[in-house]
Amino acid sequence: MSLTEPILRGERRAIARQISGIENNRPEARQVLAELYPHTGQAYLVGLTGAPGTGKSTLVNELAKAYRRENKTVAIISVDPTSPFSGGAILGDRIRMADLAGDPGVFVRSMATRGSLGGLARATADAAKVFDAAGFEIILIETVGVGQAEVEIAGLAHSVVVVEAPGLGDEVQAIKAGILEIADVFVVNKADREGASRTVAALTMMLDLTDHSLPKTVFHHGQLMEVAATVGSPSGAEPAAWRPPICKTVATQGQGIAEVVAALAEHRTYQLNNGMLVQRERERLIFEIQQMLKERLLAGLLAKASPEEVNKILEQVVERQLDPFAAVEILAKVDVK
Ligand SMILES: Nc1nc2c(ncn2[C@@H]2O[C@H](COP(=O)(O)OP(=O)(O)OP(=O)(O)O)[C@@H](O)[C@H]2O)c(=O)[nH]1
Ligand SMILES: [Mg+2]
Repeated sequence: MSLTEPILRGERRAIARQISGIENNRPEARQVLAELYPHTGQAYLVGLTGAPGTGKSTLVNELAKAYRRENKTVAIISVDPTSPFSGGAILGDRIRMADLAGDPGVFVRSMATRGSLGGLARATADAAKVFDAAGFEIILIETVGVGQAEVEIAGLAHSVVVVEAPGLGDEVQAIKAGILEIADVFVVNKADREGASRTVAALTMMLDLTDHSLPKTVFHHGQLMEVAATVGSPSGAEPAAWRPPICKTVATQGQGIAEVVAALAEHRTYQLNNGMLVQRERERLIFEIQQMLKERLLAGLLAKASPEEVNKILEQVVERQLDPFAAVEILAKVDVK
């Protein structure tokens, strides 16, 4: 029997089974996803990312509680690109999130690397679709670490929270990692620790140096699509720039959480008023299609050429007997010989 109906009714076991099916790349899971797709697009996706140990999970837990107080249903997806298994960090999260357990309005799910990072990003996007179709209003996606994978996963979200904490040896962890561009809201957590105001000052200075005059786009690689340089607001005027607010929190004590919720609400309103939610959604979906198309074409190509054949060509490039462009030409023609 298909899982589609039970998922749409919000049945937890069906949701869990579907997400396992996605993780394990089961063909029936793909079919169910296709059937769920028309029911998606309702949830508000919030991505949280930042260096390990900054307090993301604690913050997610507190945010979930805050949304529950507003009577909103919440799904939490924690993604760990560094770990092939659901390891210790996630066990810790289980304990930390114990106060959410038993609440039917909350669903906590962790996802770990199985295969490629691209696969994980897609599995996360698909899991979010399942929760969306199941009627969860808020989807919080936590990714550990600071790197390309996190940027991609965070890019799934409508609003991205970058979490910093003082005393990690580096004033602002994310500057180097190029993750700042994706931040819609900054949280300086562990504000009870020494150095929090220095972290806030560093972020403020950095924002002062950034040009906020252009609407930000996460995925403007847009090969298949022309991304408009600016998006007209309903009034026809240029949208005012969004400057990411900086919130100070002590997540372990629930301090500053209301401010984060308010900042996110403000960002959402800003996006809605300027047509940016639609724009981000378009870019996100086009990016998703492009990724899948690339994977599919590559897989199709590699299925036609034997691994030995491919390796021989790659070796020739390594040995400088063939240039990379010529190698691509040969590989692309494998099926038309
Ligand atoms: N002093 C202080 N400690 C905090 C605060 N928030 C979280 N912590 C502690 O910091 C540690 C890490 O918190 P987590 O919420 O697991 O951090 P995380 O960013 O999810 O960690 P990873 O998922 O492993 O990257 C835990 O021991 C928390 O209790 C805070 O505001 N102040
Ligand atoms: Mg965590």
